[in-house]
Amino acid sequence: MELVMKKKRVAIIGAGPSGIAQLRAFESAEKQGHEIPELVCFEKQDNWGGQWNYSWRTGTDSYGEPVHSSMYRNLWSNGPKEVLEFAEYSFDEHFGKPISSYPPREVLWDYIAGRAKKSNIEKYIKFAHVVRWVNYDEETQLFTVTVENLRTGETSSETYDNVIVGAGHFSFPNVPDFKGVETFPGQIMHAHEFRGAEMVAGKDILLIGASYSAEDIGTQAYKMGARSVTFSYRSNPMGYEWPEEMTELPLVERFDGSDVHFVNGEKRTVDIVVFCTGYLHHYPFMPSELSLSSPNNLYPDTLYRGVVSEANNQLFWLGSQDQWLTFNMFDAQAWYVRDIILGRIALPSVVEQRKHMDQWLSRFEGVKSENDQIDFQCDYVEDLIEQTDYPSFDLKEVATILKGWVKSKEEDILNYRDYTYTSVMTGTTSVEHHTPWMIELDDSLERYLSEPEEDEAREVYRGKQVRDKA
Ligand code: FAD
Ligand code: NA7
Repeated sequence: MELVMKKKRVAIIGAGPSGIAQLRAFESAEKQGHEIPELVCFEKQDNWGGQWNYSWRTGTDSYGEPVHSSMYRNLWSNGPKEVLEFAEYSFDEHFGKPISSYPPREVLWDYIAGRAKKSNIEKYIKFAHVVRWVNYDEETQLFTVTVENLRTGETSSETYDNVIVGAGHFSFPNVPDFKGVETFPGQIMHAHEFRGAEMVAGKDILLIGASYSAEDIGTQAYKMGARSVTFSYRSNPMGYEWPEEMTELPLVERFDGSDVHFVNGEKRTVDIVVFCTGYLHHYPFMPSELSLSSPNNLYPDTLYRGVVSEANNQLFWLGSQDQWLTFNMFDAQAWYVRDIILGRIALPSVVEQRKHMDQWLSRFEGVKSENDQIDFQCDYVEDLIEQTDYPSFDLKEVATILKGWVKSKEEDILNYRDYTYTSVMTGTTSVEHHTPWMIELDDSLERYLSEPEEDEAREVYRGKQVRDKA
C-alpha cells in the first residue's frame, strides 16, 4: 500500500519585506526541485511592501483597521542602500543603471516589488485578509489561524503546521504621557502619524525622542523651513553638529499651554509636537503564551537564532530585531526558517537552544557602541547565512559601510545622503544623485530616475557644501 504523506501547511502573516522573503525562500527551494509545503500569506493591506507601502491615511485605513505604515511622503532611505541589497536581486538588475546610495521611499518600494514580481509568489498572498487570532492545539499539534476577509467581512479558520509572523514592529506607537500635555493648544502627534514636513514651515517644532525618527523628522523639518527644531532626549542626546536653528534639550518636565519646560530648567514655546518615542512589539492576534514581548533591541529574548519561538518551535518570527540590516537580514532569516520547515535543518534540544540564546544575549549585554551593534548584527546574519544556501556576501564589508554611514552623519548630518558607497553584491559604486538631498523637493520615482540638466541652485548648494567643509 502506498503511503500518502499529507503536505504541510504554512501560514505567513504579512507581505512586507519579511513575508515576501519567506515566500521567495520557499520558491527558491521549489525551483531546485524540492517539494514545498502549501503556503498561505495573509496581508491585511491591499498591496505588498509593508512599511514601504505608503498610505496618506492616519489612524484607521479604509477597512477600519489600524494604519500599518509609519512612513511619510518625503521619506528617503536613512541608511545606504548597499547594506540592505538582496544578495539574489541587485539594484543593478532592477534599475539597469547605477543609482545613488539613498533612494526615496517610492524607489525602494519599486525595488521590493520588482523582486516579488520576478518570483512567482503573488499567487500565495491573500490581500485584504487580516489575521485575527492564532491558537495552538497541543493534541493535534496544529495552529488554528482565524482570518477576516476585509472586503467581505467574512471570517474563517483553518489549521496549519507552522506559523511565520512577519507583521513588523514599527506600527503601534509608544506614547508616554507628560504633565500638562493636555493643555497644549497646537498639533500633537506620534511619528507614526507624521506624513510630511511642509506644514512646519515657519513654525517651531518639538520632537521628543533621540533616535532615527527624531533625527529624520527633525532634518526634514529643517529642510522644509521650520523656524526652529527642538529635540528632547531621555537618555543621551544624538550629539550631531546641528545648525543653529536645531537644539537638543533633555527630557520634557511639563507642558503649560504652548510653553514646554525641560528638566534642566529651560523653556521653549512651540507650535507642533511630535512624539518620536518608538514603537511597541504588539501582536493583537497572538495569545500571550505564544506572543513575543521585547523592547526594540538587537536580540529579542525567547527567539532561538533570532527566529524560532522558544514557546513553540513550530512558530517563527521574522524581522523582530531592531534593524541595522533589513532586506538581506530578512532573507537570511527566511531561508533558515524554510530549511527548518523542510527538515533540512534539525533544531537542537530546547536546553541547547536556551544555551545558544544565552550566549548571544550575554554578548549583546556587552554591546556598548554603535560599532559594536553593527558587528553584532552583521555576525548574527553571517551565522544564519552559513546554515543555508542563501548567497553569501561580504558582511565584514557591510559592517564597514555601516560604520562609515555612522561617521558620515557625525561629519554632516544634513547632507549625509549625498555620500556614495560600493555594492558588496555587484561591485558597482553608486552615483552621486543629480540633486543634493537638502534641496531636492520632489521625492518621486520619476524625478529620481530622471537626468535633469544641471541648474544654478545645485551649483550654488554644492559650492556652499564645499565651503562649509573647508
Ligand atoms: P513591515 O514592513 O512592517 O510589514 C509587515 C506587514 O504585515 C505589513 O504589510 C502589514 O500590513 C502586515 N500585517 C501586520 N499585521 C497583520 C495581520 N494581523 N494580518 C495580516 N497582515 C498583517 N528600513 C530600511 O532598510 N531603510 C530605511 O530607510 C527605513 N526607514 C524606515 C522608516 C520608518 C518610519 C519605519 C517605521 C521603518 C523604516 N525601516 C527602514 C525599517 C522597516 O521596518 C523595514 O525596512 C521593513 O519594512 C520591515 O519589513 P517587515 O516585513 O518585517 O515588516
Ligand atoms: P527607536 O529607535 O526605538 O527610538 C525610540 C526613542 O524614543 C529613543 O530615543 C527613546 O529614548 C525615546 N523614548 C522612548 N520612550 C520615551 C519616553 N517615555 N520619554 C522620552 N523619550 C522616550 O524608535 P524610532 O521611531 O526612532 O525608530 C524606529 C524605526 O523607525 C527605525 O528602524 C527607523 O528606521 C524608523 P531612550 O534612548 O530609550 O532613552
